Amino acid sequence: MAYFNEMMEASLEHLDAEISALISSELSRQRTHIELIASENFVPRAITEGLGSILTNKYAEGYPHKKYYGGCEFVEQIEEIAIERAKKLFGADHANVQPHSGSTANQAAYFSVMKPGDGMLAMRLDHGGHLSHGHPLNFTGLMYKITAYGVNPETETIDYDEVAHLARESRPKVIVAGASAYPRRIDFARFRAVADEVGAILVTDMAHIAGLVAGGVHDNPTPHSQFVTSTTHKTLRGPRGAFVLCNAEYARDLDRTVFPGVQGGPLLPAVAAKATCFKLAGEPEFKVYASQVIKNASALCAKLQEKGLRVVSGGTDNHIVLLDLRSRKITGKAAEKALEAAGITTNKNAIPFDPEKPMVTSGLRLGTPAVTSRGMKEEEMSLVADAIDEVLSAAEDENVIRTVRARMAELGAAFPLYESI
Ligand code: DSN
Repeated sequence: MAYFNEMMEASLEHLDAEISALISSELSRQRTHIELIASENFVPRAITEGLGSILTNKYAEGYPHKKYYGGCEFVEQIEEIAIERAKKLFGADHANVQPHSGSTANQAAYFSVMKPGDGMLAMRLDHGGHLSHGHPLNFTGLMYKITAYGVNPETETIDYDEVAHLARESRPKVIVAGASAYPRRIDFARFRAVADEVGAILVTDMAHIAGLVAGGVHDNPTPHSQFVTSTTHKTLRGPRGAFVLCNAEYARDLDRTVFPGVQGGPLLPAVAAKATCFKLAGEPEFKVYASQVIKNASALCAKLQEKGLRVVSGGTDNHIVLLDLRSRKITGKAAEKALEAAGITTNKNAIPFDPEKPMVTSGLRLGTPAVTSRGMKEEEMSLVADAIDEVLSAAEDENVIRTVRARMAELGAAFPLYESI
């Protein structure tokens, strides 16, 4: 009994020093590195409280007021609040806040309206799409007949005429709008017009831009799409997790597809944290944040262009800057490694028509959601662009790497992170 009580009340550090130390090391990495992975962010401490809460003890399969377990009176209130906040934030008829991940959210939307063998038209992965938009090894590529659209070779922006042409030819059941590495605005009204013309359903995956939509600095796909899927941990600055919005007519099908279709019990700590995330994203300060994310990406982009780097599509409208590194004679893989050593975290990324393999690439994807959450502005983006330029010009030079690393740690220290953790 003594052991039981002691164990139940002990800290992680006490019970599992190995994991505790690694979490501390990760905290230190987050504090000292400049985080430019476009799909990452730093959540407010309050979000970590929901995530680390005793809600993990509870099963709550089903939906509020129709749960399959007893004792759900509080957790169903939490879920109802999350649902109402998501609907209000994006102007949706219906929301399901249970999906564990963006891929599961997409699965739920697709399974609600598609059968194996149906056609799907979505963006090519190597032009900026996501695995769950039809990659041959993903369930989408295995289950559906995929037709893929890409960007125009000249403008490197979505070729809407090509989308319309491919839709007329392939007559897909679903058209997917949205991307993981596309730095430009997406014209959802145009996608919907194409979908309506061929009798397809429009599913928009807004995972990357959800925070920009919530902050009013990107068009909202909700009025144009029958389904909108999203993660909560990117620009939206919430917990790792996802949700799906849909028109009222699909509400029942969507809910049945999420549970019992593809998931069992919801992760209630994540549902609570999603509720808090939706609350914060509806506040006026979030508009300021979202607008600064875009200003920072524009500043980073402009300074890198000044340094002679080529930016895919010639610029950015959102939080992403996609660099073409070929003029610097360095691959995305080597650039990611050198920058990491210099205290700047990024990821290699294919650029449209990339001659390199996906694990090597000629591109580097940068994004500003996380640095903006730390309070950095255009001035700091200029310092970061200088540092990136220096590293890309001398990726093998240990002195350069060491000097930049020290400068980036100093920059990080000027924008404290999680002081109370
Ligand atoms: N893996 C994510 C990204 O980095 O964009 C997409 O889900």
